Amino acid sequence: MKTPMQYLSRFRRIVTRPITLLVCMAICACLLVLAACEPIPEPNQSTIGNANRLKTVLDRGKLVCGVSGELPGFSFVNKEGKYSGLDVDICRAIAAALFDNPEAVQFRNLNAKERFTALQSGEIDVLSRNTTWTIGRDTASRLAFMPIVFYDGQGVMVRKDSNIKTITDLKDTDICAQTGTTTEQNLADQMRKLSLAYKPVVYEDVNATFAAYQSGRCQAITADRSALVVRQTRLGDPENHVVLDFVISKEPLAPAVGDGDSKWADIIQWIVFAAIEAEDLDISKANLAEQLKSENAEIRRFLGVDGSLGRDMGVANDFVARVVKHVGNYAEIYDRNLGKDSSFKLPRGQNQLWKNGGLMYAPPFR
Ligand SMILES: N[C@@H](CCC(=O)N[C@@H](CS)C(=O)NCC(=O)O)C(=O)O
Repeated sequence: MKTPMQYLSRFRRIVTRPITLLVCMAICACLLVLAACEPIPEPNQSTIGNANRLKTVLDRGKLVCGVSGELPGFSFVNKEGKYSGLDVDICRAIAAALFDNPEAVQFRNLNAKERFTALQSGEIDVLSRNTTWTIGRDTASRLAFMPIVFYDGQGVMVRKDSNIKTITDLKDTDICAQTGTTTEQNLADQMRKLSLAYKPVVYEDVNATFAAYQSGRCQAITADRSALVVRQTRLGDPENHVVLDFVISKEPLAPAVGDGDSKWADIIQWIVFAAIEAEDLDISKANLAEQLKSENAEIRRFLGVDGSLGRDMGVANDFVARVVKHVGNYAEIYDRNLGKDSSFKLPRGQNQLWKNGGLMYAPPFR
């Protein structure tokens, strides 16, 4: 009969034998290889539904575009049912490029919570709805984000007579926000980081959120700063409210399409870039006819006079010219909806072109 000490020393001898060590290393290597070969998850329904979106859209004869419809300057539908805004114009630019008709769009109003399911289920072709590009939405939610159309940040609005000036003044207040947004999560992170207690008061509907703030249900409201600025104008007494100076997050707003259809994603991506590049090349609605006669090789290629940039992508070769003709370049889109030609007069700020100190930049059209 062996003692426990004898068993232990025999075990030690076995594991320190060179052959045993080699076998162990081989097993570990195999396990590592197997882990690396973990199967890629099957595409879900959304990916399958979006497999040939271009054909679906062309056969239908119009684009189905998901917007908010409740956010002046971005997407707003008036009493006559007419849509306007920067997000709306992105949809119109896509319709212009595909159909030479900016009106070939059917808009679908979606609140923050509904928007991603509408895209994943294939109910809409593109989502153009003040949506922040995040890694979770891009990967776990299986969307494909397009170029950023508005660089935003999250802010806070309060009554001017509230004595709230900084983020720390928000301690022990009730703060209104909309559910299904990055807003709700950023606020929680920020307040936790600063160890500030507060009570979130959340609503699914944007009108309910702002109505609650207006009625005094909460002392502050938080949202994208652009949203606060435009919705402030719709409060009963806009002059009594102020959007505070601090920014608590990055909110790069971009259109999105369903994952898994790179051809469709390319088309939407380059239509957005076309509006930005048109501004960069000083091509506008007003001078398009002139620019189409240009001798400049870059401009001729960009507008589809020469070369095959559009055709190679599966759309009309003059898709860029169609966008500019019907919707204008990025500056024209911005100015009429949010900037100097709108009632909001939002400065371009980070939404200037790269060469003017901003972040708007299109890769080469060549
Ligand atoms: N950019 C943020 C916030 C977007 C958002 O939904 N903001 C609200 C607050 S103003 C909104 O636009 N609501 C309009 C609606 O529900 O129709 C996100 O993508 O989560």
